[in-house]
Amino acid sequence: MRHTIAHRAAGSLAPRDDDHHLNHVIVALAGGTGGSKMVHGLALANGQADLTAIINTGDDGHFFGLLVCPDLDINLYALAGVVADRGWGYADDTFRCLEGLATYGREAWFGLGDRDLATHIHRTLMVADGATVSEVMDDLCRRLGVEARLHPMTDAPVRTIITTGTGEKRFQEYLVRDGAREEIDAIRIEGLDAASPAPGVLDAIAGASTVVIAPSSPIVSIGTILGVPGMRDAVAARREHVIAVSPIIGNAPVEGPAQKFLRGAGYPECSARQMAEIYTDVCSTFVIHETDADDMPAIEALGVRVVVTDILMPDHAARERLAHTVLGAMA
Ligand code: FO1
Repeated sequence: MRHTIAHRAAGSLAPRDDDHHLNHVIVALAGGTGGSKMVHGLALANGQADLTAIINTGDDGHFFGLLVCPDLDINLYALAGVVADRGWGYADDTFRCLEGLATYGREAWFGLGDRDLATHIHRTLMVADGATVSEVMDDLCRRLGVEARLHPMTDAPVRTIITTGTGEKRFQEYLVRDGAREEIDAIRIEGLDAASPAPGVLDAIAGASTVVIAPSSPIVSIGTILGVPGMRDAVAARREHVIAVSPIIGNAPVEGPAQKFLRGAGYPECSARQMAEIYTDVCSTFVIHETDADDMPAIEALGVRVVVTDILMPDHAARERLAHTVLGAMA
């Protein structure tokens, strides 16, 4: 297996005859930082040509008049081999523009790097000229050498709104500006009921040999994707080919404030079993961490096959290894 991704899009240009790609036709459902590691691992294990990722857009918003799509960009940069080590934004970026905006008294809590801003300016100009977010993503993928297809879940504007004791906040305001410290009273996904799946999304799900639900938040990432009208039914129709990776180990999320979102959505329990229960209508197979092996009978009792492995993805080798395990379980 090749690992020279620093010099090219991850998994995209690898010769197909002398490596160990598995030849699955994969659809991944994913959010941002956690999800992109799985998407990247799938690209490393199976190549990019047969990979389609359907990405949450509820975290999107406008900053300084620019349309920013964090989860799409995180996955784009991961597949292009240019994501920063912190898991979001462009590698080795500088923040001179943001510093200048702060000097002018502008709110500068959202870390938009100088190179990253080029993506948002380009996207905003394309949309102003009439392009959809799907069309923008096709263009960004082509220009950054990403062979996989990165689809927004929908081209309609959908925005996750979090209500806490101090009022309503946009998703990034809750997560980044306020540090996700407050308990959540309600989560509302504005625009979701009127949205429809982006072009190509339902066909990709119907035609996939394996659908992978990445270890992203089941509420504000995967839950939002599955909440697009028609999406949950489309995935449920492929249940036998759908595998989900738990975003929870023990009683804690692998990353991010998943417990807060779970509690805010009315789920008091934060566990792999709870995740499996949320996904039981859409997936036949569920991957849990080794230390949760005792939960296996309780999860199997939900009618879901369980795979036990190391689900942590600290580096590229771990991402690829987990992807091989996931795809191997569905072979
Ligand atoms: N996450 C942070 O924790 N702090 C930031 O300042 C920040 C800026 C940012 C800029 C562009 C982008 O594409 C993502 C960014 N993220 C930042 C990540 C983002 O807030 C979340 O991780 C996702 O929306 C959750 O999936």
